[in-house]
Formats: sequence, C-alpha cells, structure tokens
Amino acid sequence: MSLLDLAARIARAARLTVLTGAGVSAASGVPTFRGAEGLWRRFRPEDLATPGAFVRDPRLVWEWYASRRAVVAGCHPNPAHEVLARWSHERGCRVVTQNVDDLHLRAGTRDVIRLHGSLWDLRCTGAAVPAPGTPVRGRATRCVHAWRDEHEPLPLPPTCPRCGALARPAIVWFGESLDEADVVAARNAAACDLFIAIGTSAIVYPAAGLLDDARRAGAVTAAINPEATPASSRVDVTVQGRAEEILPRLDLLLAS
Ligand code: BV8
Repeated sequence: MSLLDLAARIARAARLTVLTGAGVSAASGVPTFRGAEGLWRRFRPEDLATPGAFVRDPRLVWEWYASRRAVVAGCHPNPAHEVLARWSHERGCRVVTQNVDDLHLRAGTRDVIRLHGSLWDLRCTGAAVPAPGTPVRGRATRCVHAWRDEHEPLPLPPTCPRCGALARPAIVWFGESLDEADVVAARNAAACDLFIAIGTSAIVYPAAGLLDDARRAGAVTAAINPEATPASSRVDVTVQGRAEEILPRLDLLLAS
C-alpha cells in the first residue's frame, strides 16, 4: 500500500488509534530503549527498570531516572508529535503511548493514554504510617501518596512529602502490572477501524498486544518504522521510514 493509500484510509477512518514507542521521540533526542544509545553507563534499561533493581540499589535507579529527566527536559516535541497532536483534535485520533517522556502531552495531544507512566510522576514506596489521630499502637496504614515533581535537578533520593519514606518513579517497571484503567482505555481505543503502530519494536507486552486486539476488532493495521519488527508480519501495511518524516508527509496528503 502506498502512502497515498494509507492517507486515504486515515481520511476515511471513523476511529483512528495510534500506538507509539520510543522511535517517535528519537528525533527529539530521547534515546530509544533498545537502540545503541539506549545504554546508560554499562546497564541496559531492562536491568534497571525493574522492582528488583530498585530494591537492590535505589540510588543507582534514581540516578538513571534523574539522568533521563535531565535529557528529556532539554528535548522538544518533533513533527511526529505535532502531527499526532493535531490529529487528536481534528480527527479524534486516540494516542496510546509506551513512552514516559511526556512529549505527546507537551505537544498538546488530547487524552493521551500513557501506559507506562511519566518520568515526572513519583509515588511513595508505601511505608506504614499511623492513620491520623489513631493512638501510636493503632493500625498503621500504607502511604499511597503520588505527586508530580518537575524540579530539575531532583534531589536524590527523593522522599514522600507526606510520610518521608523513599519515593519511586511512578513508572511501570518490567514485571509490574499496568494500571487497570489504562489497560481498559487502551483496549477500548484498539477497538477501531485503523490502528497504526509507530516507532515501536513491538516487543513489550501488554502494549504490543494491542495490535492483536485491533486486528480482532476488524481494524486495518499499519506500522511505521525504519526497521522491520515482530509487528511487521502482523500488520496489513508496513511503511518503512522515520516517524518525523512520514507523519508530516501523510498530513500533507490529507490536506491536499
Ligand atoms: C506486565 C517504563 C503483568 C520503564 C517500560 C506477555 C504478556 C504479559 C507480560 C509479558 C509477556 N511477555 C513478557 C512479558 C513481561 C514484560 C515484557 O513485555 N517483556 C518484554 C521485554 C518481552 N512485560 C511486563 O513486564 C509488563 N507488565 O505485563 O504485567 C505481569 C506481572 C508480573 C509478571 C509478568 C507479567 C510491563 C511492561 C512495561 C515495562 N516498562 N517502560 C521506563 O521507560 O523507564 S517498557 C519500555 O519498552 C519503554 O516504555 C519502551 O517504550 C517500551 C517498548 O519499547 P519501544 O518503545 O518499542 O522502544 P524500542 O527502543 O524497543 O524500539 C524503538 C523502535 O523505534 C525501534 O523499532 C526502531 O526501529 C524505531 N525507530 C527508531 N527511530 C525511529 C523509529 N521509528 C520511527 N521513527 C524513528 N525516527
């Protein structure tokens, strides 16, 4: 299918849903997860984005997140984010992202579904704290405080402003379940008639499984990526190219 054909399908789509991965932010200077630049010191993201890594060495994990926050704070949405933001307003396009860089948000995208959280959201690790007013020997409750902190640099290791316990990134790590509401929203968005996976290696589940949900819903499926991925053989249309180039070309075709 040519780009013109894909543009025609986008124009006709009653429900367009896009799943984005790190490749959409590559042009903004955000390292992808599995690309060569995705290594930090000698660690792979998969080694650090786990509850076990945080228990073993919270300071190391916080240094990695602080370094990513510092990099992303200096990045800006690129033309791929800008086109998707406009489509979210003009075409009701639902954007489901695996990215934690908030660049879709900063581009003004409406109702982004952030499956894996945000670099700027933190939550308490949940020390047991006495409920207010109970006697000291009273039943302690776990602190579940969550907050956003956009200060740069973040004082490390950050602590909960409510109970003083160690804070963690409010990000979904490998081996952790996604927020049920986000999964439901994403699966609802996958019940569409055109589903496009953009800039994702389609390796991480349950996000990658949305493509199968879309196919089961009868959607035409497409993938935009400079390289082949496990999704390439599962979609109806593969467009080989970079998101920041392909999306503006599609947008131009839609405007003509
Ligand atoms: C869970 C936050 C239940 C961290 C991330 C089957 C079912 C359920 C679970 C599993 C399963 N199989 C395996 C699992 C476990 C695991 C998993 O999927 N593992 C993988 C590695 C096999 N899944 C989980 O643990 C999930 N939890 O399922 O809960 C459960 C509970 C207990 C036990 C078991 C199950 C949680 C997954 C969430 C992990 N957290 N992010 C952080 O960011 O700090 S995922 C992480 O990978 C990032 O969010 C990243 O976005 C995501 C996916 O990677 P991509 O975005 O695709 O990025 P990548 O670098 O890989 O690829 C970039 C692509 O862009 C490339 O293809 C490249 O060619 C392309 N590209 C480059 N430049 C451009 C471009 N494309 C376009 N334009 C360009 N310019």
